[in-house]
Amino acid sequence: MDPSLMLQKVKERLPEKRFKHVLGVMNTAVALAKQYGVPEDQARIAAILHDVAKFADREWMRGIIEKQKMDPLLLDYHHELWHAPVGAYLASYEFGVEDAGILDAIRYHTTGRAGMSDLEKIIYTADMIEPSRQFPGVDRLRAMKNDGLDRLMEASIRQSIEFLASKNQPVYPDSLKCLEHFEQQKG
Ligand code: DGI
Ligand code: FE
Ligand code: FE
Ligand code: FE
Repeated sequence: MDPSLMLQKVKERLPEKRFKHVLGVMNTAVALAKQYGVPEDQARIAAILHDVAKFADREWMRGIIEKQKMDPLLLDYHHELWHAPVGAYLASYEFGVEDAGILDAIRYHTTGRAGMSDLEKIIYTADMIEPSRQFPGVDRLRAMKNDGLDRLMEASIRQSIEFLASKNQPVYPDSLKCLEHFEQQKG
């Protein structure tokens, strides 16, 4: 499917503010892809589709997670996490995306994971720093965009984990393993 048609279909599924976020992630992700030598087309498609399941019905998503044999641990954590793997499912089955790298970037855009690809890091971090995002600390992350994808990703996952911890929200194990991975890399 042509990216502009994907964008049009995504627009129909999302409220205006969320669609604006998607456009921001797309522009930010394409810029990071150019900067870090990742294929632009992959970044564009992953960004357009990353939140496609954000407003999907919760019980429908539960059913998809069960039927598609996704990690059942997801169901023990906050339902906000579900739109990422279910989004990868929709990207594949409804939008015909076959590129496993794009599907993984969508699948892990909320939690991160250990051993992320550059495309996964780009989608995760573009999601956090796109221009319409506002949270304390976002400008510090934006200022790190030229510091290398690993530093940007490490600071971003650390920010997310600290934010969840400050609200006493349980952190999904993939996120903790993601941060540990970067800390071990530095030795
Ligand atoms: O979909 P977006 O709002 O663009 O951003 P996202 O997919 O990165 O995150 C969606 C929400 O998921 C966000 O409000 C924080 C929450 N979240 C991310 N990781 C975890 C989490 N919630 C819990 N409880 N545990 C996590 O590990
Ligand atoms: Fe999301
Ligand atoms: Fe995110
Ligand atoms: Fe998002």
